[in-house]
Amino acid sequence: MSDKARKIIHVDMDCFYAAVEVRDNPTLVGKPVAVGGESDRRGVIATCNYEARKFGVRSAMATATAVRQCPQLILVKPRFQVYKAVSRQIHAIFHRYTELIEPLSLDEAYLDVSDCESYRGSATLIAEAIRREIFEETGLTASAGVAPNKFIAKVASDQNKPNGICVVAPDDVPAFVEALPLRKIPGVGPVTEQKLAELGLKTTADVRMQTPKVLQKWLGRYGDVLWKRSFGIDERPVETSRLRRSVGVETTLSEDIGSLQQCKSVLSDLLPELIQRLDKHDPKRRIHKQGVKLKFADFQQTTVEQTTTELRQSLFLALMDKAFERADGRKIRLVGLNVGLPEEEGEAIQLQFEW
Ligand code: DCP
Ligand code: MG
Repeated sequence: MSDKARKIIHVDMDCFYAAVEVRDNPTLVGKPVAVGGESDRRGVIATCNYEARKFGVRSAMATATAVRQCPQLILVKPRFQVYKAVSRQIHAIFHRYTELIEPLSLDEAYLDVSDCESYRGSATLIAEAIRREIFEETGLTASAGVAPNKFIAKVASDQNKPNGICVVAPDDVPAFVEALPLRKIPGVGPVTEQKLAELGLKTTADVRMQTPKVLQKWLGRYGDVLWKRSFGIDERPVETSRLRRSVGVETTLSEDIGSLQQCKSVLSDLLPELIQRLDKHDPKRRIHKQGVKLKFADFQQTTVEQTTTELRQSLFLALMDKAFERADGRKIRLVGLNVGLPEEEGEAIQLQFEW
């Protein structure tokens, strides 16, 4: 589906754990509050409210540092069961509008409302209704981004935080990315930002002037992603646990390769990343299929799969032999590995959350 046809909402609760704590203890209203471990036990801050952020307190900061920056900071222990219960409430609200929900964490999700008929299909009005219902039913505020794809929606939801909404219509995407600091693109952390700056890339316009191949040389596989994002492009679908039937990694090579040996060496490079992603999804590594994908220089592609319940490198290598035979003299421009996930719906839902 083209981006123009899609309507994606990214919903993100405002200073989530801290907001829940202030809601449940009104004496905290207006005061700087952080949720986290105690400073004498080398604890860290999970999050803090906006009053505390004025003092420079941040998520993942050592509690000791936070208290130094803001001596009047009120530290509260986390109550995960309460946060999970609120998360279920907001998901029940999402489900009134669409089944296409991709949870990212307890307080954050993508919704694909392209086919939603409420509010005559206006994604903006749907997002406003969701924020209103969340506030009425939980007493907490959420921010939302509305856009033609996940990347823009996510960045947009941050734009008018807290308790804000930002709508980026398809025609506004070019101007939105034009003004976007690279640091705001998911995946560009301080290290990548520094690296890009050293290469003379400071804005999305600078990135757009490069070729994906050059960016790949500098940044590896992320180079391709960054290039797309700099144009406002993100083709990833909203993946519900129902739809998430596989986990895969692939790489477009900076130069086409021609030997089976080279393909196998790329396979070995990709495997740790696949395992890492699978472990994130399901530490028990339950799978029902392994597959290898090759894309040839003429852009035709082939996939070879085999059912299995145990992830094995030797099987990937055997599948690669078969896939490579189909090259028939053509060079290879992309190598991918994937695993099919078992179909137990209930388990799949649990895996998405760290509940
Ligand atoms: N969290 C955590 N450790 C981190 C980051 C976050 O434990 N390093 C927890 C606490 C947050 C929750 O996850 O409340 C949601 O994370 P967000 O990044 O969405 O941050 P907040 O919701 O707290 O704040 P914001 O208003 O910026 O979204
Ligand atoms: Mg949040």
